[in-house]
Amino acid sequence: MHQVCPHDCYDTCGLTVEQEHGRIVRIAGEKGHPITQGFACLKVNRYLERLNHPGRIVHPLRRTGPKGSGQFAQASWADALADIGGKLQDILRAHGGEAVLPYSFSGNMGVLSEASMDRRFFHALGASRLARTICTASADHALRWVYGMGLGPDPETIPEAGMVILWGSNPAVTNIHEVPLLDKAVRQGAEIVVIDPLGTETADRYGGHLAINPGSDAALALGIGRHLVESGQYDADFVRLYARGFEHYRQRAWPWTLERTAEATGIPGRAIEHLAQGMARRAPLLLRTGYGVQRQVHSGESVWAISVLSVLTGSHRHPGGGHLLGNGGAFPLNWDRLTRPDLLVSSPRTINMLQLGNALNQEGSQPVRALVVYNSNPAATAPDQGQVLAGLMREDLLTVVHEQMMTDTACYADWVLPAAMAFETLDLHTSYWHRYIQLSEKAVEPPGEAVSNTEFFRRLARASGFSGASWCEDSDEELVRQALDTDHPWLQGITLGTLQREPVQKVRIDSRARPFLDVARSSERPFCLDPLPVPEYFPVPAPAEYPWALITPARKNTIKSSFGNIPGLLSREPEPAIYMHQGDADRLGVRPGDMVRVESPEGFVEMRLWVSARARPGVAVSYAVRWNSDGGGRNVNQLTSQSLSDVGGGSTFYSTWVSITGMESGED
Ligand SMILES: Nc1nc2c(c(=O)[nH]1)N[C@H]1C(S)=C(S)[C@@H](COP(=O)(O)OP(=O)(O)OC[C@H]3O[C@@H](n4cnc5c(=O)[nH]c(N)nc54)[C@H](O)[C@@H]3O)O[C@H]1N2
Ligand SMILES: Nc1nc2c(c(=O)[nH]1)N[C@H]1C(S)=C(S)[C@@H](COP(=O)(O)OP(=O)(O)OC[C@H]3O[C@@H](n4cnc5c(=O)[nH]c(N)nc54)[C@H](O)[C@@H]3O)O[C@H]1N2
Ligand code: SF4
Ligand SMILES: [Mo]
Repeated sequence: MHQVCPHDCYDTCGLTVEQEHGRIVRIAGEKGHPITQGFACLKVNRYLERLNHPGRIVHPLRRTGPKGSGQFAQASWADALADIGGKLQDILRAHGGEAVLPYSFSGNMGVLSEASMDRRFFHALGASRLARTICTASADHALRWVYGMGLGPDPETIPEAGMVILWGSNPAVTNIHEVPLLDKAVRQGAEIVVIDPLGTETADRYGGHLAINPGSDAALALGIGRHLVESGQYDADFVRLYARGFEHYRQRAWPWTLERTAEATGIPGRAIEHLAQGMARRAPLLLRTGYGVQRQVHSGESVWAISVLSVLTGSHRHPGGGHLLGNGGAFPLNWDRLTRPDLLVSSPRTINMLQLGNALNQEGSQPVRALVVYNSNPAATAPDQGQVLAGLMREDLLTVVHEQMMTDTACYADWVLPAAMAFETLDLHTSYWHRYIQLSEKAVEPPGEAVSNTEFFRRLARASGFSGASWCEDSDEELVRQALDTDHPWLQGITLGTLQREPVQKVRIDSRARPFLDVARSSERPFCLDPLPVPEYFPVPAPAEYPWALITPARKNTIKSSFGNIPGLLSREPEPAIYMHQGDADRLGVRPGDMVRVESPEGFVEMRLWVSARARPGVAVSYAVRWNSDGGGRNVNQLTSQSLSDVGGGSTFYSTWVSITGMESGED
């Protein structure tokens, strides 16, 4: 039967799942699915190992040892709920709802699993609100500024492109169903350029690699923009007709001469000139920006400056052209009915998830006294891990974790509650890249006493004094109906009923309709080129004590920390590793396989160093995110910081400077 892959991945695949006697026996990429085209990634081809993992949590567990020890005893749901519900009510009475903090992200991207009953519960409780910024916040902000919303061209039009710029994006690893579309574009004559500090698998496949200094994308985009304007190669008619703010843009871009841009980015002036010329001449031009550019101090400025290039080149004139960063805006669900912000009786504070470390350690008038984690593994994935773990060790913090696996975070819980997996529940799925909405019906019962996120929050709500409230009694079917309860033309005719007959439906936006000209047009001149009100980008030299730039992008066979406990998927990297350029390793006097100590102002980790041609001089790479338990209780997020990017409160994971020193020799 048709199922949907729930993981945080651009592709949101359709899967064919076969079951026998109530157990799933085969999972494969769905044939005939317009995006999946009959193949899944290696991770999901081996999904039975995740589904039936020996470490899967199937009963409620109560902590019996010290915090973080991972010692638990099985308990009943009734005992768990009585204890947690009682404690939450005590906290509420004594300290108010703000003392409770939810922490979740996209471990399961189903609409119901990600944001429905959970949001209702925390609204009704008056809990602190969580700003869910860890992944896309800066880009979302910049796209809204320039275009009004986060909508890109339909990825199914990629083959029509004459030029594709993969800017801080590594689809051969993170978006594998884009690869056949890019391949087709190449066969039809498209040129592909990859802008990435690393030599990635994507760069191997398509060539055209420009190895940029990390964090300098704003300079590159402004340098290209100035050159286009100065040399008269920009689409002046398009800008005049459709854009506002050109003069302000010109002022901001003007300091970025080719020479200065080359110096900041490490890309030769000739190559920048050549790139600009291609962008002006080859149509349709598709800017395919990834999230890699916006995990930096100047993320917003970078995404703004790249977005402006889509306007200066007039790329939006052509179907198949424009700027594809995300397509989340293509799904105007009825979020208010689903998440019920009207249940909020007060206006509680908001805590940025990137600053969980501070939030848990903050003294002052309103400490966090209860933390409820689901769909996320912050002990491994949140920045400034030292602070996060210190907070999770607090004896006076009630930590409740709803999980499928005994993750690093679950190890610190007072209570671990068993979570169902996607094929064991009903859910609705959108995508942040393609334009299909999909229904995933329950294929089998969850094992043991595991329950879906919606059922977990129904139970928690009843145990916390909301028994009888209608908002916590809606069934999953009812939640799907409510999400789809809209008369928005893009969702016309898409209902639970039609999805049950036809579970993969495209939103009703014509693929050839050009975003912001033909659809989602906000005004006569829809494009805003005015600079974001942020500090201008300027290159910073490496600090003397921390001379190496460290980036920690996505690994092929895991999704952040998910799949990190499937041994076969980590066989190429059995131990946590950092990769450097040969010349850099020589300068440090370390040999491949040596253990090194990597240190930043936040903390340190010890890993094995390998030499890799993918790393460029001065830039080390460690693919994220390993389980802490693989690295003596710590991973690379010991090194990353809680600092926020320039807009949207986004992350700065890739603006990390480190020192690296050899520890001992590995085997020869
Ligand atoms: N296999 C796999 N797929 C995944 C994930 C995974 O972990 N594994 N994660 C999923 C999630 S949560 C997300 S958000 C997406 C992320 O997927 P992408 O959007 O592709 O983003 P990243 O992997 O963060 O980074 C992409 C590239 O940006 C480069 N980069 C780093 N710093 C800079 C810079 O300053 N400038 C430029 N131009 N490039 C830079 C990195 O080297 C990397 O190759 O992928 C999703 N898909
Ligand atoms: N150093 C570094 N750190 C990073 C990044 C980076 O590039 N570098 N990337 C960041 C990015 S882009 C992201 S998106 C975050 C992601 O960070 P997280 O939000 O922590 O995502 P995952 O590591 O995938 O963990 C998701 C967890 O949800 C659980 N889960 C899955 N399905 C369900 C369900 O239905 N119910 C419940 N209750 N649980 C479920 C999984 O078992 C898994 O443990 O990491 C960030 N951290
Ligand atoms: S992880 Fe991504 S590529 Fe793999 S099956 Fe899921 S959606 Fe498809
Ligand atoms: Mo992400």
